[in-house]
Amino acid sequence: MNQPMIEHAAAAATPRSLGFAMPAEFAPHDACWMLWPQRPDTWRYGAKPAQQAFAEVACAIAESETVFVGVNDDQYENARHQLPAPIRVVELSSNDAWMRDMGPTFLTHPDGRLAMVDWEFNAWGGLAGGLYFPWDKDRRIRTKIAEMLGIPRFAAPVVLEGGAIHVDGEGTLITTEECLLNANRNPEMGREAMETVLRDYLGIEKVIWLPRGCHLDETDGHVDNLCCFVAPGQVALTWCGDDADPQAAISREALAVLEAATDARGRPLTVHKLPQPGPLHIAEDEASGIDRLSHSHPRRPGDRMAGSYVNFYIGNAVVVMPLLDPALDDAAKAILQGLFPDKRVIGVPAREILLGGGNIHCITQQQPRP
Ligand code: KQY
Repeated sequence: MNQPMIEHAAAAATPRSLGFAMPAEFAPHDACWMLWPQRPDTWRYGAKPAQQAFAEVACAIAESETVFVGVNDDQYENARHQLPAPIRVVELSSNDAWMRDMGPTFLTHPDGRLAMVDWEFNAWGGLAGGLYFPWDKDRRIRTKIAEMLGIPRFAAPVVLEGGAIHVDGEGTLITTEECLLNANRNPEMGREAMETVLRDYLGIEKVIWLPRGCHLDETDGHVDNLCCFVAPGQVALTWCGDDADPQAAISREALAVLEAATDARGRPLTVHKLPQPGPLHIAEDEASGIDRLSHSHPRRPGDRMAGSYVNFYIGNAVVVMPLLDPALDDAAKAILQGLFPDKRVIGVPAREILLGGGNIHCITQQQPRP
């Protein structure tokens, strides 16, 4: 049965007061949403290599859930041709292809209803350090998906991208101060005000604040590149043992917070370390294939990229992880396989996605099974 569309006013009932909450990514899904890469100032060579990588990610996820890929009209035929028939290709305009961040944060209700949170979005920092302008098409994606699914959409009063949060589905959320409290996102807000919004809109009880995200992450420290829940009471953390590398101090700082924390149910957290790939840098021939436009983020030869094995997607029966460094891919895959014994870990070559500034988690958004 179709549900009414609700444009939520801040003063009215919140998702929490109505009984909605955000489930963990490892809870069952009905579908996964993605977008099709095409902008030439993010993706080299007209996005052809990135399109192949996105297609491989979509196929791996489609092994155990329906995958929708949203495409701008001018790329519709190309995407339909490149993606196998079971992938559902739908016209859905966007400025870039990071469905984690511009897509819905889905909520479920114990009575079986689905809803979504519609955050403010400013392309990772607006005109003060954001990654491109304009972002008007990205901003309409959630409204359009709410229309397609016929579900309530709760408009939240903060700038937040989906990659900035992870939840355990049992009341705990992890995020970073660097991102959520950044002056280019929510300049007026401190921890307490932000926690109130997160509680009201996601139905969580407790926030664990990590200070910073990965070194040089262009999202201003999204947690999904640094640390994520793999089960209640258990997190994966990107780890760097080289003290000369700035990532080492960031990972150690995060570990100290995680080891001192308890979750919403009072449990201590078990931390599983995943080695940092690389360090990885943009090669000369990679940078030369990218258009330089006045409003876009520069991608120069030699620039370090924020590569991380933590940026994986947890599907119903598969875990799809990025392959980024031949010296460490197998070790990272073995750790993940140990963490998800009931799922098949699939590695997908993901350097082309990393060249755009994110990875597999950033380009996917799970639609939970209510
Ligand atoms: O970390 C993510 N969730 C998204 C990365 C976005 C990069 C934009 N170039």
